[in-house]
Amino acid sequence: MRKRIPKILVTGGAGFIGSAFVRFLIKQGVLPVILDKLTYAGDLRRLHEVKGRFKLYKTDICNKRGVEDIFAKEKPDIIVHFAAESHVDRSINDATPFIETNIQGTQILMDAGRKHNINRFIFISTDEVYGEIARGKFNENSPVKPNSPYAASKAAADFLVQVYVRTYNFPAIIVRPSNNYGPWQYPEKLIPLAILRVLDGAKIPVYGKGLNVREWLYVDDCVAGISKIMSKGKIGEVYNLGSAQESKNIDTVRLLLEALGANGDRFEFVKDRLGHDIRYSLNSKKLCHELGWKPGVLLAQGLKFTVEWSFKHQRWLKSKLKDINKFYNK
Ligand code: NAD
Ligand code: TDX
Repeated sequence: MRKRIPKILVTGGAGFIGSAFVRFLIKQGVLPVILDKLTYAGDLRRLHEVKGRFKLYKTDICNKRGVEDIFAKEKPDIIVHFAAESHVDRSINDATPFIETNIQGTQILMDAGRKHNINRFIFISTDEVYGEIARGKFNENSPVKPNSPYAASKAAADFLVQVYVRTYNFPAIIVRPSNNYGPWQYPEKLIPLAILRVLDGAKIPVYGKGLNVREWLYVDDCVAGISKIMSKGKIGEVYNLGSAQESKNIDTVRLLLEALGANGDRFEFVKDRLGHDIRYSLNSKKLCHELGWKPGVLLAQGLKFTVEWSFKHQRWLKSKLKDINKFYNK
């Protein structure tokens, strides 16, 4: 008898990382189902090249009835849960949608998953649940100690997933990726925002003195890691997913200006973010050793790809300018 291909439901599949995951699945011959509310951060143009090869439900994951109806109709085997409010600065302005989508939405999805006996629930958490670390690296057993409303909402969901595994034997796996970048990222996050500002003739705003460190993971490497975890990861486990490509923000901005062919002084130091985490750093040996994943893209190389892509997709980036300027009060 031929093995049935599992049906994969991707929440947040019209977002930055979710859409990269959907394109990846489709290239492997899988036709996924997407559940996405299409908030300001969702955009179907990210899926243009795979149009017609996925099924889309425009639904809020907080709509319990809507989610249950989709599960009853589609009978998914695997849920890969990306949908979230994802921007730290927005969470500092207003935590409400973060609490609703990131915590309650995750609960509703897991309850629907329990009711319909799904095989696997992959929860995309974040490195930010650990909080900041001045020296050394976080491993999967490091304490969870979030510092922003965004990170607290992701940590609450991350705990809830762990509790469902223990209480109900729920078949979940947690992934904690570091900062992603690459094509189609919404230009509210540092790298695409910096590119958009330069394309628009403005200066890049660098918070504080630009000394905060992030671990930059090219989105295709992230997607490959999630795919490994989805197929080979152990139920109930947590996997860090980082690139070891650490860089101070000011150095990242300088590398980016070089890749853009712009003057090295096209940035300005601005007021720091409230509660700004100084450094994130992940030990991702568990994923590398146990599941055989490794990142392939170095930061300087990934920034070059991203800049090349941005030159070709200026219209898309610039279509977000009004929203970005409204948010950052420009
Ligand atoms: P994104 O903001 O680009 O996309 C989020 C997607 O979720 C959008 O398509 C949006 O429409 C959808 N969505 C939001 N609220 C929803 C709701 N209530 N119901 C249904 N859909 C909803 O986010 P991203 O950067 O692609 O991040 C994806 C996931 O990865 C998130 O869970 C985020 O916390 C996590 N993560 C992101 C990064 C990063 O650097 N971007 C790093 C680590 C972890
Ligand atoms: O204009 C800016 N200037 C600046 O200096 C912006 C938007 C950011 N920054 C700094 C803040 C951070 O130190 O750059 C660094 C990166 O900022 P973001 O791109 O906003 O990402 P970060 O806050 O690190 O969070 C990201 O990584 C973890 C994602 O947004 C989260 O979704 C993910 O979970």
